[in-house]
Amino acid sequence: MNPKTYKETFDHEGYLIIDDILSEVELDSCRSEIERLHHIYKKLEMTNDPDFKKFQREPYAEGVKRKDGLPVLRKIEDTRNISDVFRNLSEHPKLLGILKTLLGPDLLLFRSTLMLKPAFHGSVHAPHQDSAYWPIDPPALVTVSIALNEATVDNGCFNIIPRSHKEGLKQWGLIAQAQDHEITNRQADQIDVPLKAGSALFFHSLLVHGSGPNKSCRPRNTALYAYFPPQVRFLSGNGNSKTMTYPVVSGLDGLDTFTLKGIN
Ligand SMILES: O=C(O)CCC(=O)C(=O)O
Repeated sequence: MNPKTYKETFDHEGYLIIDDILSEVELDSCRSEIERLHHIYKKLEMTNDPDFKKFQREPYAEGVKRKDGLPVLRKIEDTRNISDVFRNLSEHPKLLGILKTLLGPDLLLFRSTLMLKPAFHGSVHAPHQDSAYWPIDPPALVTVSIALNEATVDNGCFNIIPRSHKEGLKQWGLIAQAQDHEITNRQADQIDVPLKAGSALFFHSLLVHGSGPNKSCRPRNTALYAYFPPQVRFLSGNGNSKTMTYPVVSGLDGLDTFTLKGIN
């Protein structure tokens, strides 16, 4: 696919799948880093370090321990600031090359997260729209989820509603509840997005998406990043004119960070 087609496909469908972003060697390095972060979690817990809050245990595995005695984790936020491996991955040339065709040359990083779906215990993410949570206008960020293990229906891959980014922000854009008729009626529109290890799903922040449970004996771990261009408004809300500083991962004359002033 050439870069023009990337943009056309993304704008039309609200998502794009790109295979083979990461090599086997890069995947091994990410997987070892996930193991290292489990050990770091234990140390942070013992020393009451504030970074401890960036780690979330899997709620469906409370009391369950891994073979090595460490707790089962579900999510690690702000990976860019706690891991060189995942900081470098947020600026991977293959990712940035595609992101620049979608968003332009100047790119800020909104979020860097590891989504860990441990074998047997990984929980569901109900359908939602990321922009329902994110104070950036226009609501047109791009999230990238890179599969660090093969992602299939039985280990909880993504499901999405293609083209739903064109329908604006929904009332049920926040995590939808089972009794939300509009979303249950939309189940027929939903498609599963299995990914090979090393491949990535790029999607629009208005695209309705979620993911299934992990009922398999294999983990489904992904590195997730969200990006946006600096030509946006930061909606700080509630009479609050605070500012927000984001890392620059491309362009902007090589600045390290870029600060947005909030508007109400
Ligand atoms: O990776 C997943 O399973 C879902 C993540 C997700 O939907 C999100 O972080 O918005």
